[in-house]
Amino acid sequence: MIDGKKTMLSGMQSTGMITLGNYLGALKNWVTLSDDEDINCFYGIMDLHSITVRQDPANLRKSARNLLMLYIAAGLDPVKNCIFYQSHVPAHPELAWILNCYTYMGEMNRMTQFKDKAAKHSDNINTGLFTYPVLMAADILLYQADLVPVGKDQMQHLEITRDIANRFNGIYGDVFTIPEGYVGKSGAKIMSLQDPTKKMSKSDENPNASISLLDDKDTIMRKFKKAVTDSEGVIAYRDDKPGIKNLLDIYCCCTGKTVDEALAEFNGLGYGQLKECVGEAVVNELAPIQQRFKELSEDKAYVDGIIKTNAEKASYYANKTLRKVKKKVGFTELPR
Ligand code: ATP
Ligand code: LTN
Repeated sequence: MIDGKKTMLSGMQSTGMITLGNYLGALKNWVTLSDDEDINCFYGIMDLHSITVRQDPANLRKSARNLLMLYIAAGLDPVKNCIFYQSHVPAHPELAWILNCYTYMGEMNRMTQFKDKAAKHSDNINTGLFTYPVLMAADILLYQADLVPVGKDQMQHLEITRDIANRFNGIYGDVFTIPEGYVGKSGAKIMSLQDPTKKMSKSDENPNASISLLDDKDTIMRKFKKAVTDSEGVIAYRDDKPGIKNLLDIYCCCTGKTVDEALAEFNGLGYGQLKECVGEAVVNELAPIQQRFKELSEDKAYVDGIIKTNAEKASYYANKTLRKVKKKVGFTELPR
């Protein structure tokens, strides 16, 4: 709680260009939630998390700025919401260190994202990757967040955050708010266009597997045309037809229609026509975001101003919690 209002916090790693999956599963829900006047919202550009996988410095800098501009272009008001870079608030790694000492190896060992990423980057299984969820816990707990909207894949990290917070509170009293995860009703898991049994991911090596938020119209239409479906030829929303189900999910998220409405609309049509309609729905959804992104890219001073103001705002709240934690743990305050 901040000033009697509920607090919401979320974020994404600034690694490459975000996808339609990130947008429909996370960002679009954030925009809806941030319209609520009774919630204070914090959105992080989680660049410290990004370096758990090796990054090219220039690309990391560019990805982080693009991500910030996409948050705003998608509809997050940077005055009403605090949009900040994680690396601009040193309280994050500081609290993460402290929480590391209240987290068990066995807990981290169970994390499926760690197992997946370790398998994918077997040449660089670093300890940052291993303790990634502890830094995420610090992100959330520093702002005393009540609500954390994420895609389904992040729920395990949220559970561990709650466990760490409860453990800490159990020892030291009510220091942290226990956060609730929130998975949006739609778009919780958008699948790869090339393998609809896998989630759409920005780090997928096959460019046809995902739609980038800045893909142009022709690219989007081409990728949907190539989307993997099945050989049945009937448009139905079923688990044994993951490709078609995914296309319908994407269509419904972009148009606001229900699955039944979509099925009625596509009744009797072929897969080719379905793909074209889904492609068009995505193009229409992304066009205003891309336009706003272009305008922001041309206004360096405005974007710089937002980065600075919001870093100060985030630091103010984060430091308040960190001071309390340090006191509870028993660190000595710097004499005045
Ligand atoms: P990477 O491929 O680099 O691991 P990612 O594309 O999985 O990245 P993250 O940065 O891990 O994306 O996630 C950002 C947010 O987007 C999270 O809230 C996550 O749950 C959500 N998200 C990611 N992929 C999808 C998806 N395919 N469908 C729905 N939500 C998603
Ligand atoms: N691990 C998250 C990104 C993330 C995050 C957070 C999400 C880092 N810190 C705090 C919510 C709250 C992911 O989406 N991969």
